Amino acid sequence: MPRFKQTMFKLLLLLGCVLSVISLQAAPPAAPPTPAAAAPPPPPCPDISPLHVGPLKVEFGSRVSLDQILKQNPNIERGGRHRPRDCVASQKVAVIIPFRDREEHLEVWLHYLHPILQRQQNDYRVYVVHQHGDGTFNRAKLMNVGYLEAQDDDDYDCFVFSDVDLIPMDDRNIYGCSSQPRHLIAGLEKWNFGLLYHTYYGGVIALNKEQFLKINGFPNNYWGWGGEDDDIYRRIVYTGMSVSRPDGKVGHYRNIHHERDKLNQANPKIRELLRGARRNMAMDGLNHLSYKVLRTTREPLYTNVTVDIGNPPPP
Ligand code: UD2
Ligand code: MN
Repeated sequence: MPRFKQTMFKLLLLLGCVLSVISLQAAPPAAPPTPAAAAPPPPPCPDISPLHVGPLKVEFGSRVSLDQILKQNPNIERGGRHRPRDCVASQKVAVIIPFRDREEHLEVWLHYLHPILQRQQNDYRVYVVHQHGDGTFNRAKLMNVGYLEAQDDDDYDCFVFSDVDLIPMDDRNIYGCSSQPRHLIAGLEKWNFGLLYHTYYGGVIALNKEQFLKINGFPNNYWGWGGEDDDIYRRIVYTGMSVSRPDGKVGHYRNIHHERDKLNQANPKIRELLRGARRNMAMDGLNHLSYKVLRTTREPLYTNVTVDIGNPPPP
């Protein structure tokens, strides 16, 4: 090799060595293995669910077993809980059913309502508040118990109280709360899809926490059938609130036909109690509520709260 070429070769060799040392030193430390990127939180659910189908065919002909309902609703968690997977609902709802000895009706209710509530993208849990024993039934007191027990269980914004035998005929009738206490029934089958009177507030109602506290909850002293719904309506008016309802057919309901239950005969004191409704509101409600929960169980399709609510005062 000529001398000049030899020198150039040595220089290039040297340069190569220097560069590779520099590049070795400058090489960034091996990157730590990247953990799977955390999924971004789901967006808020849309104001109107894209899953609604609108008017529904509601029929009470054939019985559906709890097993079948469970198979048809694989996304319901034990205890009757569901929340939408892809979005965050604006309210967390406790659906509360006063109950005793109406298993057949409960099956129908669960069969229809779980699919409806899921299509509403509702974040909810169903509580069946079961009156223990064979004393006189007390619907409003059971609903108060449902409120407190649900509150203890989870952080709910909204409470929907429903009879076990009422099924909405349109899934756009939202089981949620509004700026005023809500009456979800605009027309009932047994009254030709009307209401008995304009101020009627029975069947299915929804109040948020603030509205419920404002009226001191519901009265505890209506034992037997009737009157408690009118008392609750009065509480709403006395505290300066009003009732809102869904429009027209969206608020239509079918009712399961039944006889009056033996232990829920018409309350003979309705008139007298309603006369004292304003006075009693502050004393009789959430602030004077005694009961004993005997059992709370997470059933596959609902949470059961069995409660001893005591007996009516002696006449
Ligand atoms: C009406 C009202 C109801 C309530 C009741 C008077 C409608 C649509 N509903 O219903 O909201 O004001 O009069 O108290 O008008 N229950 C049991 N076991 C019993 C008794 C009652 O589970 O032994 C529960 C059940 O959830 C039932 C609800 O209480 O749906 C109301 O009782 P009801 O169905 O006998 O009274 P009803 O249909 O006249
Ligand atoms: Mn009924």
